[in-house]
Amino acid sequence: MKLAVTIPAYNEEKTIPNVIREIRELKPDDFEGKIDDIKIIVVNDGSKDNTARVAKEAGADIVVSFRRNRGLARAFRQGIETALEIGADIIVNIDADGQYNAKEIPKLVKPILDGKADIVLGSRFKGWIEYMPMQKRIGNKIATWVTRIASGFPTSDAQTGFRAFSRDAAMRLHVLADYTYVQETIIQANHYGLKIVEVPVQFRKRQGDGKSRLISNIFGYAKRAGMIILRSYRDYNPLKVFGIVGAIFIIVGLYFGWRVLSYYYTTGSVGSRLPSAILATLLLIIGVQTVVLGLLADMLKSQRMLLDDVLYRLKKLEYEKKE
Ligand SMILES: Nc1nc2c(ncn2[C@@H]2O[C@H](COP(=O)(O)OP(=O)(O)OP(=O)(O)O)[C@@H](O)[C@H]2O)c(=O)[nH]1
Ligand SMILES: [Mg+2]
Repeated sequence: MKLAVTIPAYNEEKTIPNVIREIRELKPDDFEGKIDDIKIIVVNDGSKDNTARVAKEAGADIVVSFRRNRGLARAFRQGIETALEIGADIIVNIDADGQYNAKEIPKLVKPILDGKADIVLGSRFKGWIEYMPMQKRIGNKIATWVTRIASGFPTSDAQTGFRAFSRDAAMRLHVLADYTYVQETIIQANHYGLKIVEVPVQFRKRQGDGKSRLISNIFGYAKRAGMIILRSYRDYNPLKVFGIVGAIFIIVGLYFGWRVLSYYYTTGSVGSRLPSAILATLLLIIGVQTVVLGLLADMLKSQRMLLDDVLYRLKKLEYEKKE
């Protein structure tokens, strides 16, 4: 079996050689002899430093370089595609900053080798965290909680960058975002009935200059990740989302409408309740429109499901040929 390790990297020349070296130290015995080939794929996302060169020198098998910075999710998707192209049976994603310990890759891969999982998440919160600033800890907890609700999967660490995917799971996921892939993949995976398992992992302090490449501002991250989560949730549950919003408008509209009507029945005129009458009409129209929008969106969801299935089958055909 072939294992591909994908490393998305943006300006990580100081830390990536060590990550690659740690992966190179893994032996087939570490995988109970079930893995005989390990390929390292680095996706250099338009780095301004020498990430590509040092990665190659350190022993990366493939370095894919984007000419300009296109975002972590795009780089992740590229890593998966390249791994599928070279015929990987299992794909592990690890960050380039050395925070995850590559020695734990066998542990991450085991549930897939044993046929017990399609996707394995390395959970830092179930494992050991050397250093995580308080605001990131809180941010992680909140984003994890939101992802739990949106995906229906009780993850303990939705933001982990240390993950393993079976070949089939990798073909099932179609990441749409460009900024981050972490929450969207969990939402999609659970939606498609893929089996997700979590294993505890170590999380070390960031090496090199210590500065996050992805998160310059925690609020900016929350906004962008929040939008991605909301969007995936809406795409998979349009009736629920639009239905709830529409229902709120309708209920408030009915309340004002009822007040106007009861006034009208007792006094015989709408009189001073005219503004309420207009408001009620508006709210009811908006509410009904929103529900209708939900019905339309639900039809789009059916299309999306079909497209997803077509894409999955297409990927299967496309990548099978090259094996
Ligand atoms: N392709 C790509 N990768 C990125 C980008 N930003 C960050 N990365 C990589 O994504 C991984 C995670 O980014 P980090 O900056 O470590 O984010 P983090 O681990 O959530 O934050 P820290 O705890 O501060 O390290 C690293 O391997 C980065 O090199 C980007 O714009 N494009
Ligand atoms: Mg990091």
